[in-house]
Formats: sequence, C-alpha cells, structure tokens
Amino acid sequence: MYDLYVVTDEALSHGLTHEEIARRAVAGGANIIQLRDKEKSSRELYEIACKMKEICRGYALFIVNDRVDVALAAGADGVHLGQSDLPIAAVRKLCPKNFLIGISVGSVEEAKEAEAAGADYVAVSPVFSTSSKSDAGAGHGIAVVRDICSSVMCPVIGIGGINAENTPELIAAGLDGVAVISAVVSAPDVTEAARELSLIIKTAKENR
Ligand code: TZP
Ligand code: MG
Repeated sequence: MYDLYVVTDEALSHGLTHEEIARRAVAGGANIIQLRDKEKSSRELYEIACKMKEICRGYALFIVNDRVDVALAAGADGVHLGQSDLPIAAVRKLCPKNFLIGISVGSVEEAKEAEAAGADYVAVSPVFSTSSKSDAGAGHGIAVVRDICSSVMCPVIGIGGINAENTPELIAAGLDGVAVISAVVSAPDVTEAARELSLIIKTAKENR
C-alpha cells in the first residue's frame, strides 16, 4: 500500500508548484503524496492542500506534514508528525475515524512507542544523510531499518537519501515503502522518475 511516497518541496524542484509535483508524481504511480512546506501561511497551505487532495483522489493518499489543522481543514487522508509535534494520542482525539497518523522515528524504542500510541505507519528518518533537510542529522543506516522492521507490526517506510540505486536493499531489509524528495521531485522528468522508482519497489517486493 505504501510503496512510493513522494514528499513535495518546491525549492528542490525545477520550478514546479506543489500541485504540479503531485500531479506528475501520481501520473508516474506514486501512491502517497505529502505536502511539505515550512514557509507558507496557513491560508496558502490550506488552498494548496485542497487542490492536492483533488489531484490525489482515487490514485494516492494525501498527507500533510506537521499541520494537523491544515490536514483536517482540507480533508486530507492524514498527517505526518515529528517527534516534537503533538503526541499521537492527542492528535487522534481531534481526527475522524480512518485518519492516518504517521510519525518519524530514529530507533526501535521510538518505533515501538509510536506503534503503541496508535501510529498508522512509522518512517525511519533519515535512513541516509541528505542535503534535502538541513536538520535531518546523520543517517541511521540499513541495520536500524532492519531492526525497526522486525520490531513493529505497523507499516514502516524510510526517508532520507533514498534513490533508485539503494531502494532494492531497503525493500529487502523489510521496508513497506520508500519516501523521497529529490529522487523524484528534482528529477528532470518527475513522472518518469516516479514510474521508474515504483517499478523498482514492486520488483524488489516480488523478489523478497
Ligand atoms: N525527513 C527526513 S529526511 C528528509 C525529510 C523530509 C528529506 C528527504 O529528502 P531526500 O531528497 O529524499 O533525501
Ligand atoms: Mg515535521
């Protein structure tokens, strides 16, 4: 279900808007799209989120990063939280049934805690070091990915420095999906990059 998770970032794209990145990534087979923007006003984010929800409808889940309020107001499928955001249990109380709550984790302990709190998925973050997020820190590496995948029942995705080359070993290590910015968003052809990475994920899943 999670397979290819594309996080939108206008600054890392070749001049595309969040909506256009989403449209092109969905056309290439991305099955989750996350709106991630730390600069825009609440109103701007809300308007973008409403459009992205329509672009994703029927093709991909639509998640908003950080902003539970924007996610709920725009009718998104879920929200992605960090370790310093509101606790999962508190967010759950605000949200409708079936609303997805994902959270970034960096250790087996954090992953187990997130699962116990009711996370719908956890994201190992960052798997590898990356320049796409200034405060991402050092990569946790594939051994931590493997440990987390074997410690929780909920879906586990990875984010940070993931590309077409390293995806097969990450899927073999147990990931349910990979989340990327630059491998798709910064590609000269977003749709083609999403198509290629989706195929690599599917093939790696068939081979494990
Ligand atoms: N969270 C952890 S690493 C990261 C985010 C948003 C950036 C991922 O970008 P890239 O280009 O796929 O490494
Ligand atoms: Mg965050």
